[in-house]
Amino acid sequence: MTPTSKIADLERDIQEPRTGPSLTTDSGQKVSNTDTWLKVANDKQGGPALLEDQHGREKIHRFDHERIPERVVHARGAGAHGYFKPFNDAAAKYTFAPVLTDPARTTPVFIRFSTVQGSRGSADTVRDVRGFAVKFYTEEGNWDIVGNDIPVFFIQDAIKFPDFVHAVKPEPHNEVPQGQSAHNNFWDFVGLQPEATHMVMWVMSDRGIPRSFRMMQGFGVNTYTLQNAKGERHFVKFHFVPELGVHSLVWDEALKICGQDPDFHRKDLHEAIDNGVYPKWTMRIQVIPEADEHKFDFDILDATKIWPEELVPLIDVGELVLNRTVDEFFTETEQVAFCTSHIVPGIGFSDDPLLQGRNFSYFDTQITRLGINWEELPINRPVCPVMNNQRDGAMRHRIVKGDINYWPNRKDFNRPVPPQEGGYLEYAQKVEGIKQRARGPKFQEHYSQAQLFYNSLAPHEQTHLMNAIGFELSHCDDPVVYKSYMDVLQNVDMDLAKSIALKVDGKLPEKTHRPNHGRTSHGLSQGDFAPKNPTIASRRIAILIADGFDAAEVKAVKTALTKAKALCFIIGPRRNEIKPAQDIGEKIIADHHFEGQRSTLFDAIYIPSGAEHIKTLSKNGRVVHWVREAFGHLKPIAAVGEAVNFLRDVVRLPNVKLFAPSTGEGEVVSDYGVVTTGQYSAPTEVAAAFSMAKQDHSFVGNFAQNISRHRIWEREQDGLTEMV
Ligand code: HDE
Repeated sequence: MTPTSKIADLERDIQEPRTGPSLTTDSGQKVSNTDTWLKVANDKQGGPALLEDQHGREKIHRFDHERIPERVVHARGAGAHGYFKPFNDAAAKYTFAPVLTDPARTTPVFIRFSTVQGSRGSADTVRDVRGFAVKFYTEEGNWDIVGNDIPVFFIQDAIKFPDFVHAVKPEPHNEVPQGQSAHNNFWDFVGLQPEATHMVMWVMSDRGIPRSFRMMQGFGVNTYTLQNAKGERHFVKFHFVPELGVHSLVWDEALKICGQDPDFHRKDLHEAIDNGVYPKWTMRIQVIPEADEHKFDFDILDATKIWPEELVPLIDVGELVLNRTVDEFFTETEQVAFCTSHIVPGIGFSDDPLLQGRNFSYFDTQITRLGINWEELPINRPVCPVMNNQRDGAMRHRIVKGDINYWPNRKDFNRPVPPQEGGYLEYAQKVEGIKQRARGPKFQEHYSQAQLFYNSLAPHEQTHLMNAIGFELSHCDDPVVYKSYMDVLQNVDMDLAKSIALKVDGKLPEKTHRPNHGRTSHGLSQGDFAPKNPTIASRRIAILIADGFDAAEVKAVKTALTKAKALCFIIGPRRNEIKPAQDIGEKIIADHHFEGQRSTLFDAIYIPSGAEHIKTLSKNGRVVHWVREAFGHLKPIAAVGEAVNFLRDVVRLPNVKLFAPSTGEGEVVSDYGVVTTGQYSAPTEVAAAFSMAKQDHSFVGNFAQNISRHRIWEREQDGLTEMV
């Protein structure tokens, strides 16, 4: 097996496009005309169409049946290929699964990211949970971690899933709303279902609006088990931590991108891979020995609870990398089918009641979506041999030779494999109890970890969470709904409850139902995942220019940023050549014009010097809006020379210190993520490039440091954004 074994396997079915005569019917007959239906016509007029036209009918039949049922949840998604490689054999203490323990192995993977609520055509940047489903094509069979970007779930028991999904999906009477949870039924349900409180806090936090699939954590959520060579069992949770850090959009931006570029996340995934900035995650595990199962004040099989890392440390296991986009969306991303029940020897289930239900649901749903032989589809078939006595059914296409399709048989075909030779052996778990519909006693506590999460957020994250709940509840027009949610919030935090009450109802709650315990935990705030080495790789930087800009400066800045793997885009008045103030011997052609793209689609803005070009930009309201909007969305902005005056006099950034002639020529002023200077000395700057590793006070270095911070939260905290 190699990292590309799955790609080689898919190549068996990949058809290369061909130029020249190649059009045939599905049965292989060459087609001479595909533009006109066979008719009885004469040289004056067309006549009746004939049923006889096999090619015409086939073309329409095939078209009529192109759609398959979309996923009932997670309908909208994007996928990519890659690999997983263990760092070492650290996990061997807990499991004998080579996929996790053998550093010589590289296992091919396919990942599908998704939103949950919306249908296939909904927008990418809605507030929602994101799916993070990983298929490992191991030598021992396919192993699927069907995870999310949030470590807990709304419900504890699978039997509640249809209720939950009905409540969050568009309402039955009018099929509203699309791609959002801001409606009566969702808040009605979660208000009456206190076990959802912890998860609601996560979705209403910045986690609900990620900047990129590549900047999200992934979690297996459910509790699985690992078995080691000694036959010992541990409970386990799976985590994936992104190399680029965990980052989100801001809400206003997310809303606008829904209209400006609904495919923002799927394009972002392709763009990064195409530019060689391969998305990477570290897989980490948390393990609890079987004997310690009951030592915690929460039930470790309850999917509405995390295992705080102070109690159960994280162990680094390996690296997950995506390095190839799909060739065809439907056959790969749409037909890929995950099952929580797909595990390999060394990995097992637990009695987590959500997981037990999921194990039934996924297999069942694939039969509806794809038919009983769905595991034979190219994207789903394992790279290891598959041989059994399961046969026939619609769309079966593997042809199995021979006269035997049962066990036992006289020829010893398809013999079960003993565990010592790699056959799967269920762990011999002792079980006792009374058959009843019940949940364990610790499943009854719902607020402690909701408080833990809220307390662990940075102040700006708490503000965003308050705003998000305020936004959603104000979309609920039934007072019973938003009033009942106030009750839930009084169990989490009084300040939170009061801030929401002021927004949605005006009636302040008088007393808390449950004092906030005040505890915090590491790893819940997004700020806890700052990359080890600051980076601007794959960050989208807009360079705003008009005729008369300083081309030498733009070239130097762009070269330096591109060297650090940022993606620079020239935005000008037209998608054509923009004339510089002085000729540098090469043409600069705008990638987009000002109306063609919006500031929301970029991480930072740079405006170069040039008297003429600034005159033009100053007269263009769209450009002024670009810069104000980027400032309001907390993005770094860099400007040189005349562009600094533009920021001061035309854009009028509030209370930000900018370069002034009195500052001293060549000095760089950096305030609230706005980096300005009088003149940019290109040659030395580019020759030395800039350093991401240490504080670099050069113009580009300073700009890059700010970009690597993702957003400038202080602007918001100090009230600067309220003025733009
Ligand atoms: Fe899913 N879920 N789910 N879910 N889920 C589906 O399977 C289900 C849950 C998740 O990219 C469906 O193939 C039940 C938790 C992802 O193809 C369906 C329960 C988590 C995806 C289904 C849950 C998830 C799905 C719909 C409660 C995070 C998309 C289409 C017991 C750990 C996979 C499909 C992809 C998809 C059932 C809860 C993640 C109907 C019954 C918890 C990422 O089978």
